[in-house]
Amino acid sequence: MEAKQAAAARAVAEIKNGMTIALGTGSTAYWAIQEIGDRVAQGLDIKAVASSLRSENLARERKIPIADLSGIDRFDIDIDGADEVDQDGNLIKGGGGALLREKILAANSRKFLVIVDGSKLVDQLGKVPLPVEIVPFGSALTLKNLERMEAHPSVRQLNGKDYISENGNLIADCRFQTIADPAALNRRLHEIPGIVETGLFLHTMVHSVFVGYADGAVRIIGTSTEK
Ligand code: A5P
Repeated sequence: MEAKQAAAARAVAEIKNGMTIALGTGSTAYWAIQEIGDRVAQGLDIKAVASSLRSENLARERKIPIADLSGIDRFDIDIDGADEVDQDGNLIKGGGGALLREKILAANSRKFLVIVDGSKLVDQLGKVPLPVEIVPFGSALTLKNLERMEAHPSVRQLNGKDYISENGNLIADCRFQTIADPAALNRRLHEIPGIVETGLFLHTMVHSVFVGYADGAVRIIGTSTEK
């Protein structure tokens, strides 16, 4: 069992009959969806909403019942990966480009369970670029504002073209090097018109981080209480 799969399996063990589940995106969330699919095949009765078309398609393949988001008040559990986790449980997410939908789902979940392998743990966030979703209108101005705050943004590319998110937006990957105060940076970024959302997920929205290791062991780091 690989480390990501171990973390995913342990988090999925938290799911119980009757729950409404949010599904993350990425190579670790992939394992969670596979595990949930196995449990649904064994009779687990849940409904789910995915944070991306990729994850929704995988969930449908695995016969996980997909719910209409408009009918959901709150998710019982959201399971998703992360690109970096600092010592306080703050995250950088969005390497897969699904940060906006991921954050909407996480913010509306009683328990946001983060699944990572040990390589994602850092002392301070910022070694990986921070994805920031920006609207195409006026994006040159928004990028200039980001440059002024020394974000060193670059517009994400895919196959030689601007990457477009599932919400029709651009992603500016920002290189801050170190992020000493994630909450303050998140606030500053949100003050720039044109920025829709940032890949900074603060520890206050995280319930637990499940860290998987290659030998199948999983360390659980609790960060906040149930919402
Ligand atoms: C998707 O947009 C991301 O937030 C992912 O959850 C994150 O990039 C982690 O991905 P992996 O599990 O593939 O490392």
